[in-house]
Amino acid sequence: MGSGAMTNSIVDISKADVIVIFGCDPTESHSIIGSEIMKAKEKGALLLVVDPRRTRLAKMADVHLQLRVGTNIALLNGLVNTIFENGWENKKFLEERCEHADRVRKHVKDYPLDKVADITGVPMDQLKQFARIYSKARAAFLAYGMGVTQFVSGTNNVLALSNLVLSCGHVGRPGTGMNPLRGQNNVQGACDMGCLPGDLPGYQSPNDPNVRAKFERAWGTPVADQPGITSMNMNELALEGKFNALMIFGEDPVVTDPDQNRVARALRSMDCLVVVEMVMTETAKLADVILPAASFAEKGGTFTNCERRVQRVNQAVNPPGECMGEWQMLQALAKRFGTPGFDWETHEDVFNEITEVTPNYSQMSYQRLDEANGLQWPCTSHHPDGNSVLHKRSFPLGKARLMPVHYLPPEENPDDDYPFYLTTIRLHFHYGCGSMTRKSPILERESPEGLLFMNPRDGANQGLFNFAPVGVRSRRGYLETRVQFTDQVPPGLVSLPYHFSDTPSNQLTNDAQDPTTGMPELKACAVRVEPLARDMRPRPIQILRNENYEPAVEEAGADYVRI
Ligand SMILES: Nc1nc2c(c(=O)[nH]1)N[C@H]1C(S)=C(S)[C@@H](COP(=O)(O)OP(=O)(O)OC[C@H]3O[C@@H](n4cnc5c(=O)[nH]c(N)nc54)[C@H](O)[C@@H]3O)O[C@H]1N2
Ligand SMILES: Nc1nc2c(c(=O)[nH]1)N[C@H]1C(S)=C(S)[C@@H](COP(=O)(O)OP(=O)(O)OC[C@H]3O[C@@H](n4cnc5c(=O)[nH]c(N)nc54)[C@H](O)[C@@H]3O)O[C@H]1N2
Ligand SMILES: [Mo]
Repeated sequence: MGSGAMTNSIVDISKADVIVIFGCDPTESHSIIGSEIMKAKEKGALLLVVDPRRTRLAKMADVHLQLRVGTNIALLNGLVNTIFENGWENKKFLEERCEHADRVRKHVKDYPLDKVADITGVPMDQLKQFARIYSKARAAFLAYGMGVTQFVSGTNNVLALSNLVLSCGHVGRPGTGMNPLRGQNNVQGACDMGCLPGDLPGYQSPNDPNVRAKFERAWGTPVADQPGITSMNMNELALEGKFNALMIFGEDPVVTDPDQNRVARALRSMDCLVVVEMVMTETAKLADVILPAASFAEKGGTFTNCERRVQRVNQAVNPPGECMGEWQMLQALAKRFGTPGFDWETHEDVFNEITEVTPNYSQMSYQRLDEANGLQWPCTSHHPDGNSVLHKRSFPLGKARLMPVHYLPPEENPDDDYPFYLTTIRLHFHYGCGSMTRKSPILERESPEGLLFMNPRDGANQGLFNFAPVGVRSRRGYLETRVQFTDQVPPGLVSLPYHFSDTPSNQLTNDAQDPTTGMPELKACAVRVEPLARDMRPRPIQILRNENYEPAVEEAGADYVRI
């Protein structure tokens, strides 16, 4: 479709008669959106969920396709094939607004329902029911998340999903579209501002000399005409001795990137590591220099949320000590490098520069953002008040393209040595690497440790009891925790949250990557579960590694949180 953002707005959930939740768990991860979905369902919308786990929404769903981990493309191609075979496709939309529908129609003939049922483990009648309900919807709101993108086939998963959406013409109307639920509060804004290796702000290409000239004028410095490298590639090159210095703004890759032992080796091998943080993290512990960042409440600026809405962040308190905003650090650094640009006096000056160089933000200003309670991009001279729905009459590339894609299983699959699939998930009560939320005794009370979720049937086969101590091992690492039995995961699949630096699921994960985006395969790897002595306490990773260990919450809090 030519753009990476939600096509719709959050209010659109209430306008849909069919809601599809594909590989995301909004009642845990996007609770406002999750509650909107529950409200819409109560008012009569049909809810379709595609997830290998029985999530809270899956339990409420009209149809839950509980596919095997990593089989999205087989499932989607099967659905598209069923839609074409039954003549349920939107012929007018395909003809007027899309290209290559015929190519895909032919391609998906390789995915008859019996074969798809075999690969995915989903019964044929459920697949057909899903295809019928989705294609006949009046307004279909489809949301997707990390269960689609965090695979070596992530890009192709998204293309397969777009084929489904386009074949039914379910995009470009209120309540109807394809919506990646973006993760962090400002990840949409970070991408919009060119925090992607191949893009300048506004998704403008560094290969275009006009674009480069524009940024060279704004910044007073030459702009690289080559794309940068992804974080996974940085690790690779660092281990080869070809990448020597890194400045990290607010990330904790030792906890949040896959195969943490390798990540730590890569960071240690660099000559210079600078970490800009608010709190001590596992990554900051490896840094040569730590610069103190002001938190969101201590600086001004804007966040762009997942519905493309740019909103003001208003400073509430003064930053402590020498903490400052990242723009001030970048500016100070640029000045020391002798760059003539970057001469903003306030964060509003930064925003004004953004509006000059980023076409989608061109009609925004602090004043207009305040008056409108935020504006949704594209906010251009054609649409000075922003856009709540994308692609109404045309796509950024003119027509949308259907693209044939083949199913490929995950890079690592269970075998005799490592018989379980591990998938990593989020919990409502913790956030990302946990460096912020794990300081809160109340949140720790709700979810104090990184438990391994396992189906009771597998538990019985392994001779385990509920909350038994276990070791979990993959080809890359080992951790200890307790097992919790739950029917949320089917037999053969175990899951671990990734928020716990003492039970770090990224000890185990595989850093195989999607070749297009560099996204690692965080949603599937193979592990073995080893029972520990009944009365043994699982050891935090720091103890296993013989490092000093400080519990996340201080002792007083810990008494209060331990069960
Ligand atoms: N409380 C809380 N909220 C958060 C975050 C947090 O850390 N804590 N993090 C934020 C961030 S950065 C992000 S990116 C978002 C992510 O939000 P989500 O995408 O909802 O997050 P996940 O729990 O990683 O994964 C989503 C689902 O994918 C499913 N899944 C696994 N494999 C497959 C598969 O092969 N096919 C399909 N269809 N599904 C599969 C999993 O079972 C899981 O239910 O959440 C954001 N919100
Ligand atoms: N196994 C597994 N691993 C995963 C995932 C998964 O599903 N499974 N999900 C992946 C995804 S989608 C994401 S987005 C990543 C997230 O991974 P990270 O970005 O590494 O983790 P976060 O906890 O979101 O944020 C990191 C740090 O930002 C700091 N911070 C907060 N506000 C500010 C600020 O204003 N300025 C500065 N300088 N720092 C600040 C916090 O103190 C925190 O330590 O994890 C990825 N890792
Ligand atoms: Mo994310």
